[in-house]
Amino acid sequence: MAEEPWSRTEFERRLRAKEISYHTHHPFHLMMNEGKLTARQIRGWVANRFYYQFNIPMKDAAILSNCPDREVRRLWIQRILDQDGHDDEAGGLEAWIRLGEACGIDRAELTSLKMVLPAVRFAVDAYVNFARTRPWQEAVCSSLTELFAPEAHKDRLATWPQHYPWIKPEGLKYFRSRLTQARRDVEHALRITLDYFTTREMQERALHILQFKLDVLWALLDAVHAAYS
Ligand code: AHQ
Repeated sequence: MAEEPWSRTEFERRLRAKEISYHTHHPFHLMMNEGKLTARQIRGWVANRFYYQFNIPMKDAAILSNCPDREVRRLWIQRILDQDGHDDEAGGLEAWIRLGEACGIDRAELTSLKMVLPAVRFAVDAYVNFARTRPWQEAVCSSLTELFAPEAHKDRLATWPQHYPWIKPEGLKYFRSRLTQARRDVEHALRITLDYFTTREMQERALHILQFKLDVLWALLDAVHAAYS
């Protein structure tokens, strides 16, 4: 006998309850917020997280390429524009490169991806391949880690200036831009997820998908923590 699906409210509550596995609770991130990271560790994090950022537009393009729904694509495409830039907007990838420069990593070094650790590549590539090969609604569901991202960006904006005064303030522009963009993006992704995963079995699958993406982010920090401690 198939179990009853959770109500929409209960399903959302369970998705949000996965915040306890979010990478802001990782020892490396806790050290970051407490001002305990060295300049070398910050630079290692920025250079490795660039590989994640660099892949986001391709991940989102993979979702678009799998999605036959024009209404969804009309909204989802904004994510690529936000990262790659458009008109006179330089975009998120450029802002992350400037974060690197503000931390003392030159543009050529960061964009060469030479600083990217093998396990970071594996984790990020697993995320992109998931988006390329799974139904687009599953890839949308995996982006829901961003439910928890605004807190992460707020923490950095609140703590970096005092803990890491050597980082030029203009480098923090990216975190500021995500406060609104992440909230808008994740509202759309949550609506799609709550609408699509309707049986109890699918809802359980959605929780596993979210856990997979939480593990991608956690594994990225495991690699940076091990390499730079
Ligand atoms: O800067 C981030 C970003 O653009 C995205 C897109 C989204 C996705 O599609 O998976 N996730 C995400 C995230 C960004 N920043 C991370 C951070 O901690 O700075 C958080 C990350 C996420 O929560 O997935």
